[in-house]
Order: sequence, then structure tokens, then C-alpha cells
Amino acid sequence: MQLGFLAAVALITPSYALLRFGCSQLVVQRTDPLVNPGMAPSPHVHQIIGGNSFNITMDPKKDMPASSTCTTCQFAENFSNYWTAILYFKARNGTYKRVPQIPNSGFEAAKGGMTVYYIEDSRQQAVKTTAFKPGFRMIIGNPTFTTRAEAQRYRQLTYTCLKNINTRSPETLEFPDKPCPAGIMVNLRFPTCWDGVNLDSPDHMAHMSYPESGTFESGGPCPASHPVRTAQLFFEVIFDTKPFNDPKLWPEDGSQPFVWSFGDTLGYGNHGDYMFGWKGDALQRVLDSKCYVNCPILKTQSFADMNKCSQKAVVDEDIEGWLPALPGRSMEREFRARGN
Ligand SMILES: *[C@@H]1O[C@H](CO)[C@@H](O)[C@H](O)[C@H]1NC(C)=O
Ligand SMILES: *[C@@H]1O[C@H](CO)[C@@H](O)[C@H](O)[C@H]1NC(C)=O
Ligand SMILES: CC(=O)N[C@H]1CO[C@H](CO)[C@@H](O)[C@@H]1O
Repeated sequence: MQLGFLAAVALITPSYALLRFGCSQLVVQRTDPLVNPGMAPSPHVHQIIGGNSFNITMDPKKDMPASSTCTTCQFAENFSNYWTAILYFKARNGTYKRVPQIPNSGFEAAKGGMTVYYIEDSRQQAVKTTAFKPGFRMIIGNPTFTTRAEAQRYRQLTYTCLKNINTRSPETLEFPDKPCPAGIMVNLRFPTCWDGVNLDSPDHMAHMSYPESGTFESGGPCPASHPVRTAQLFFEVIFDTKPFNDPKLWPEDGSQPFVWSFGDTLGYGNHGDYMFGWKGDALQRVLDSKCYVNCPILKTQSFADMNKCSQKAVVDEDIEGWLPALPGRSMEREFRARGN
């Protein structure tokens, strides 16, 4: 969705809620309190955004928002955490370099990070959109996936090859196979049907479901097992691949040179994590008030204040230099297409 498009429709005041806000990077390191609680380093590098109470262990029974003192997101004082893996460029000589991140159009002054959306279904107005509850968390995607068929199980985890910062299509399930003039945007849309009971589940996914038929966008109904309709959580993450676009830097075998921090050179292991941190019923009130892009009931902070909020990495290792192997991985464990 383009900012120009949003700005144009904002004038006609739609009757559904859509929050869109930029978040700077909080910390980039090998931790993952959902999949590997207590582990530092965890198996692969993540970039984390949001409230600064983020920690290697996060007890859902504790009120995490209350212990944050700042957030890297534009809407101040609401302290959810959001994270994804990061991308590396693999040089012909076998070394890896972290691909820098750039903010979205409209959020140019933010420090890397990502754009976060909470989108209410625009078609089924008769069905109430329920906000996530304190203690709620979820994951979408699976870093062990190596085939297209596997990737298709989690719809809507995609890549956009940016011709310019506003390019929004086409979306592909695998990494773009040609240099992208303005970078690669990673799109992560989370499922929108909740079982209404569990704030989490052993795989961090089973308490959520995609619509029974169709998609969220087409107004597909939620299945009986997961009857509660939530807002669609959606991340856009832009990796600045421009410094690596010279064909002379690309692999001689014609493959593309980018690799996720967990060793995936195809893109099928794309995944994202969410830990709800809105205070009390703040998100429900936002949805009920049909806030559209701008949300006067929320306090907005400046880019300078967002950028100021950061955390010192607890894992002390080089993730930025030209590295002989991906942090936490040996080169042998990097995987390529099965049967390719
Ligand atoms: C993380 O948790 C540890 C142990 O409870 C605590 O000492 C530390 O202050 C926490 N860090 C942050 C940023 O809250
Ligand atoms: C490997 O290649 C990169 C990119 O061409 C270069 O910057 C780096 O210095 C090289 N490293 C070694 C050890 O040759
Ligand atoms: C800490 C906190 O909850 N901050 C704000 C989050 O957003 C709501 C708006 O819905 C505010 O009322 C809170 O003060």
C-alpha cells in the first residue's frame, strides 16, 4: 500500500481502522524470547523494534509495557515488540556482510527498523474486530522451510523487488532473482482469526488461523475453531541492497547473493514475531475509534525520540563486519534448494 494512496483515501475518512507507523531499530542481536527464551545467543540474528523492556526472557504474566520507559515506534508509550531476521550479502569470496536497512517513505528520519500496520477488515463491518490482549504473542513463518510448497502454508510472507521506494507489486515467495534498484521489501502479514482463548500456543501459531476461505483482504470468514476476528498485523521491512547491485558482485552461477541470518538463500524461511504490549484496552479503543493512519487519541513521538530509544546488545559479537560465517552458523549449515 502506498503512502500516496493512503493520503488520498484518508481524505474520504474510511469507516475502518488502519494504523500505519514507523519504528526504529531497538537492538540487533541473537536473542528470541519466544522461541529460545533465556538463550543468549539464540541460533540466529534478529532485529527487534518496540518497547525497551525487551529481554532474553519475557514472562507473559508480567506487565511488560509497564516496565518499558520508551519505545522505538512513533506511537509513544505503547510497548509491543516486533522482530524479524536480518539479511546478509554473501560475497564471491564467501564472506558475509549485513545488508543495511532503510525506513519506508514517509518515515525517512527513522533509524532502520520497520513499518507496522494494524488493519481492520474493511468489508465485514457487522463483525467486531477484537484487539489482541495483554500477554498475547504469536509467530508467523518457519525458518526451517526450504521449499515453495512449505512456504505456501503461511500465505502472505513475501518479497517485493523495489524499483523505487513506492513499488508494491509484484510480491514473490522467494528472493528476487535480479538486482532491485531501490532495495528488497519483506512483507509479513499475520493471520487474523483467533481461538479467543489462548494468548499463546506451544508452536506460537496454533491459537491463530487464516480465514477458512478466501483471504483477510477478500473478507474470508474465520473458521469455527478460531472464530474471533482480529486486526491484521502487517510488517514491511526494507533492506537496502543498493550497495550490492553490481552484477560483478553476484555469484557466477547466476543465483542471487542474499541470505537470511538463519542461512536461507531462497527466502522460504521468512518469519516474524510479535509480542503484544499495548497498555490495557488501548488497541481496542484505537480500533473502535476507526483511527485511519493518523490517530489523534494516541500520543505520537518525534523521530528523534524514537531513534533515541535503544538497547545495548546483550550478545557481544560482530554482526556488521565482513564475516567468515553467519553469526551462530557454520558455513556447512547454509542450505540451498532441495533437489536444485
Ligand atoms: C532483563 O532481565 C534481567 C534479569 O531479570 C534484568 O536484570 C535486566 O535489567 C533486564 N533488562 C531490561 C532491558 O529490562
Ligand atoms: C571479500 O569480498 C568483499 C566484497 O568484494 C570485500 O569487501 C572483502 O574485503 C573480501 N574479503 C576478503 C577476506 O577477501
Ligand atoms: C502506556 C500507555 O498505555 N500509553 C498510551 C497508549 O495509547 C493509549 C491510547 O489509546 C493511551 O491512552 C496510553 O496513555
